[in-house]
Amino acid sequence: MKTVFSGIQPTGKVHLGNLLGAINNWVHLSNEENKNYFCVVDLHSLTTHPDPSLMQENINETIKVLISSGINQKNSNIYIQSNVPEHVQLSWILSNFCQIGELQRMTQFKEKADQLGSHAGILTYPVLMAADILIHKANEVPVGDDQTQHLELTRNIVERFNNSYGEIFPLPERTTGKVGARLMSLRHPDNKMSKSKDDLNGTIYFDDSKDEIIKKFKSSVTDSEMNKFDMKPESIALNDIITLHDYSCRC
Ligand code: ATP
Ligand code: LTN
Repeated sequence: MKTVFSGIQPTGKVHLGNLLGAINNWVHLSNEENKNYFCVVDLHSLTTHPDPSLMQENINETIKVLISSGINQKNSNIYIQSNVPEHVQLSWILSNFCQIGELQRMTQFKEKADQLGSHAGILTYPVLMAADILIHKANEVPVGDDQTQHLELTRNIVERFNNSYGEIFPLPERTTGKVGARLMSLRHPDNKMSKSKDDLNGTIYFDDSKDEIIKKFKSSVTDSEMNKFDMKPESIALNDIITLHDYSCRC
């Protein structure tokens, strides 16, 4: 039996990118014979210095979305990261198997350090992520495209740890959905759709009404030359919309 682990940050309202890139796949995996752990990673969200008065509400909302998404709870544990202190304990142990230079090379570190200033939490975030996965000895990690580099780092940590101490951890594999592994903002097509960015019109939220969704798609920035094979952000956005339309017709 496979063990599956994945996480979502309680940083705001769940959006279509989260659903297509990650949660749809969680639902699918929860209906197979796996042992599943789906975690609201509140400790990770501390890296962006959240407002304490919003934290509990965001955690509750995220859990509600996960429960209502259709995850089969018979073989899935949905839980809050900070309730299990062993995540942080393992993170400390694993940090001794990771180079500072590797962490500095992470794309997300560079982006977030530019926005938030480079504090140690943003730098060591991927080690905590490795601990989340390895504490369960997970084999499979369903995530969006933006997590590829972090998963590669986890695999490097596993190889180094196992070389020193024997075959303790399995090498986790990243999996992603067929559609929407990196859904871009409808308004700023060079940025991915995101919970924590102030981009209301570029983001389709889980609880948007049908009318709001239609309005957002109609006003999205796309390539007027209709060249869906171009690599310009506007063309990628157009390609995203065509793919989503195609996908929704098949659902
Ligand atoms: P934040 O804006 O706070 O970074 P986020 O929207 O990027 O939040 P996360 O909680 O970091 O969401 O990620 C939860 C899961 O959703 C991850 O597996 C991530 O890869 C996936 N995901 C996030 N954004 C997108 C997107 N635009 N397209 C596809 N998958 C996404
Ligand atoms: N880093 C991820 C969230 C996350 C995660 C994890 C995903 C934290 N720990 C473990 C998969 C496995 C993000 O920012 N989306």
